[in-house]
Amino acid sequence: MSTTAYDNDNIFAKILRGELPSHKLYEDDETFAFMDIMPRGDGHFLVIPKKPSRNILDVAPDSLAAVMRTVQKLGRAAKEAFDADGLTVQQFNEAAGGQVVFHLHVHVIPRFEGIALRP
Ligand code: DGP
Repeated sequence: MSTTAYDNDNIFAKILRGELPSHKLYEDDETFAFMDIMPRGDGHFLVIPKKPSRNILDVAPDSLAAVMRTVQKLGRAAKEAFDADGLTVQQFNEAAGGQVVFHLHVHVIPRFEGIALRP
């Protein structure tokens, strides 16, 4: 378990509640997907669970499974739509692990031969 409580006022919680705008790609009962505001590559998007979860350390396994089902579904579609050569799937946990927004999210980034991710 994460030792830090979930913060209901994090940016992605506000996006889920419709209090902040997002470029929505997909939604189902358990997950929500939207474009990353600071894309590290063309087509960079995020998948999050609707259930409040800080990161992979506290998420319920069924919620995590739902997130990964959406990552696979949309990742396949994005690879096809962008005619990409590959796909990077990335996820950060706690500040020391590179996490900045404390609602679990998985980055999905179409990749192209010879093109590095932007910093
Ligand atoms: P990290 O927690 O390190 O995975 O980084 C958070 C990511 O979330 C980063 O790629 C930028 C993105 N992001 C931060 N704020 C917003 C926002 O308000 N809207 C959207 N769509 N993305 C955001």
